[in-house]
Amino acid sequence: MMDKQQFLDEYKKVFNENGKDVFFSPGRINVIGEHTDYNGGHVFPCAISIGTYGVYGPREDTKVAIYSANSAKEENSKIITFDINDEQPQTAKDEKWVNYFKGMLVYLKQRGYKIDHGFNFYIHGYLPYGSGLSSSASIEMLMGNLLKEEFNLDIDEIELVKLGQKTENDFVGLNSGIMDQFAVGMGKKDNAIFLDCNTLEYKYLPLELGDYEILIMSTNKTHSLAGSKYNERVEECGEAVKRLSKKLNITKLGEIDSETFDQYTYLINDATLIRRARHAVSENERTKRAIDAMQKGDLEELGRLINASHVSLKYDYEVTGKELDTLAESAWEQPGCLGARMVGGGFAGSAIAIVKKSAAEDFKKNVGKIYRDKIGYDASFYDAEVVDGPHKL
Ligand code: GAF
Repeated sequence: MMDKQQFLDEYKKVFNENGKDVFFSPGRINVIGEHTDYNGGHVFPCAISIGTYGVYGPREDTKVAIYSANSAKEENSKIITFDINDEQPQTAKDEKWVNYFKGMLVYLKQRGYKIDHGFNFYIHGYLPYGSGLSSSASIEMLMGNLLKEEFNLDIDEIELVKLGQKTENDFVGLNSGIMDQFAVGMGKKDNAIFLDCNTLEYKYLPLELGDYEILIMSTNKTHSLAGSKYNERVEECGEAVKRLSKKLNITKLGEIDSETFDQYTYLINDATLIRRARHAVSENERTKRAIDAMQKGDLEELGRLINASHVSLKYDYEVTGKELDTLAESAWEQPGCLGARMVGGGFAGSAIAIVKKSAAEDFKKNVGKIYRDKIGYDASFYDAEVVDGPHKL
């Protein structure tokens, strides 16, 4: 990992002048509560120390010039520019990643915030794209917080979080909920955030795991949520609500419990839609039970709920796939592992496991071997700290 001066040096190499400030924005994991956010349910994520760094330097004209150290490695080294007054998404295939930055700028300006000159921006992300650790929310919130600071915008973090979600929904085209931007933007060191996505009421809970730690396991297979079945799941849940609302006064699945759901599944009357909705309802309940377990210090119960979450995501929601299943299911077999599940949108990306610290090395070796034998290439394992949200270094 580079330090502040090294990031400034990299900026200078690219832009031939000194950068002004360096910012960091975290990624996120989610302890439990998956695919509940857009269903108006609860989530329990936290911000992690793996994230995105950005170096800012002002310009006198109205151009924004963005250089990504990541895409430079993969494609040709390239600075992508646009004008602060241009409101259209970038459409060239290799420029689409810029839309996460551009959307934030466009929506802040549309809200009347004064951004009256351009800037250069060097970025370096440590979250692999499509890793399920929210590289996109990390860069949206990096951009939001950088603009807030450098242009003295009078906006609070939750408004930036909402603009991050709007960027994702309306500028990029993924109909995601608010979990990722909230987890990143509102991150607090050593705490996870218990968030009601319907009301945006939230509370911080210390992630006290004693002799245990959370390990991140990456499948090293990327997912592209906008191009995947994510939006299809959102629509399926919407259709289930539409059918249920013939008799129930609800607008989101998060508003009902399993008992009510069971009584009214006859209104849905479609096997696939019932399974999708059952996941949303049961996962919301599991998340609330997980908070109780955490508060009682019952880590074994937390682990069982985490396993049950994966099972529901596999069979009812069908968003796991063989790579994520191999990681979670081989983790369940390991000594010292309390629970494991996929995180984020799914289909590929990453999983988490709660593992006894003293068993972590054997765990990585064993799960790593099973994964390699079955999938044909390596998984990666990361230890991450739980950190504060975006800030200037
Ligand atoms: C993705 C989305 F961006 C989130 O809003 C959330 O729905 C998650 O998938 C699934 O819980 O990360």
